[in-house]
Amino acid sequence: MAAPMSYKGYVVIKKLDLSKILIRYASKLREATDKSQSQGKHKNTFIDSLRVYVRGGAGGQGHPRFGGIGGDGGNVVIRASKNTSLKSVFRLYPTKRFSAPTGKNSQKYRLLGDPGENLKIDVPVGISVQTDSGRVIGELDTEGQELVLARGGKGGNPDNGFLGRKGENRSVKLDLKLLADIGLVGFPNAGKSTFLSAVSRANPKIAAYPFTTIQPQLGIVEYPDSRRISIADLPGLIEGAHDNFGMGHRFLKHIERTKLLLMLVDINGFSLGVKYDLRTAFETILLLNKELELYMTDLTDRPTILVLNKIDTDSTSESKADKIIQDVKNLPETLKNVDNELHPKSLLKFDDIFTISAKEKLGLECVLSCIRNRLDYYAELKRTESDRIKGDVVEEIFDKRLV
Ligand SMILES: Nc1nc2c(ncn2[C@@H]2O[C@H](COP(=O)(O)OP(=O)(O)OP(=O)(O)O)[C@@H](O)[C@H]2O)c(=O)[nH]1
Ligand SMILES: [Mg+2]
Repeated sequence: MAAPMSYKGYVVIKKLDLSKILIRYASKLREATDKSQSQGKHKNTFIDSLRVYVRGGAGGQGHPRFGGIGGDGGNVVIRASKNTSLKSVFRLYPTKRFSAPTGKNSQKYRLLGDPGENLKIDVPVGISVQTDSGRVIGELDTEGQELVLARGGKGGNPDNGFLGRKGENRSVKLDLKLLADIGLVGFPNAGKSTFLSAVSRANPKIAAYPFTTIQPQLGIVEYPDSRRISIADLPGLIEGAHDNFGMGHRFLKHIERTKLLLMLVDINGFSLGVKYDLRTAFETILLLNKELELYMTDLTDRPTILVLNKIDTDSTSESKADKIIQDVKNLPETLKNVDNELHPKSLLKFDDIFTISAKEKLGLECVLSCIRNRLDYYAELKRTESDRIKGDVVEEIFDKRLV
């Protein structure tokens, strides 16, 4: 009798152990999946905006009996750094809360409380900070630039009845706009990523289907004399992007700060699929023009270079390209031959037009030397313009002094 009882007892104990183990294992598994989900949500995505809560440290309490002063709370400060990304910021602060340390209280034997240290967070260069109401608090465009997002509270002192004050707190949006010299715009499949990978060391995904690129990519062109020019490859735009078709206008903010646009067009035109009409290359140029102006009217004033790609397609490619160039050069006359709905309000003026094959690396040198010359030309123009404005101001002051 004894043996089966102990056997049964053994089974019961084992069962209990097993269920404990299972419960423990299940909770560990849940923890692990939660963690991986919270990290995985942003695993492969490019984060170009992050809403965070910032709070300055509270001031330390003063010591009314001995006139002791509490330390001020620390500030929350962001600093522009080339070596970080919003994704790294998110990884370091998954709760998206930046709280600076509080100031130390005044003590009998240490009447001056130590101030709380500033909480400094590195953010990528090109960040603009906005309040919830959309007001821009500041922009960090150069390495090392800093911006205080929330000030720490004053330490307790006679003015505040020795009661340390709370630090400032608010929610702000860190909005990243890439700072590239050149912005690549075009319909999907035009060959933008192929172009970027042909002229730089960037290794973007390339494929024969639309919307291969789903997040902006930066590439650097290095010239033999070590000059470097950055190019941003953006997800393809399609007609109706302003109505949120395709990837919408979401990524166009990244070309706001580019100095030059490079419009890349497939000479064979574009069709989203078999059920959709084919848009000719000339039509895609007009449609891109329209989408750019719908996103931001000034964009059509931005210096732009037109690049017709896939010149290697077949024996008719050259004549196709010549016809497109003629049509573009004869704008607005040629608009008469296209639907009214494709007419942009203000036409882009192309500085230059090139025909290339990004895939076969044909004609790329001309484009690269052109973009360099154009960038130098516009930089010089900007310099002389600002000198002129400065000159005018000096003259104005001088005039005023004479009066
Ligand atoms: N024949 C030919 N094919 C090209 C050329 N350039 C790109 N392609 C092909 O066109 C397809 C699309 O190229 P991508 O570089 O991915 O195009 P994309 O403009 O980046 O497309 P999205 O990322 O979808 O906006 C790929 O199959 C490329 O191999 C070219 O000069 N000649
Ligand atoms: Mg692409």
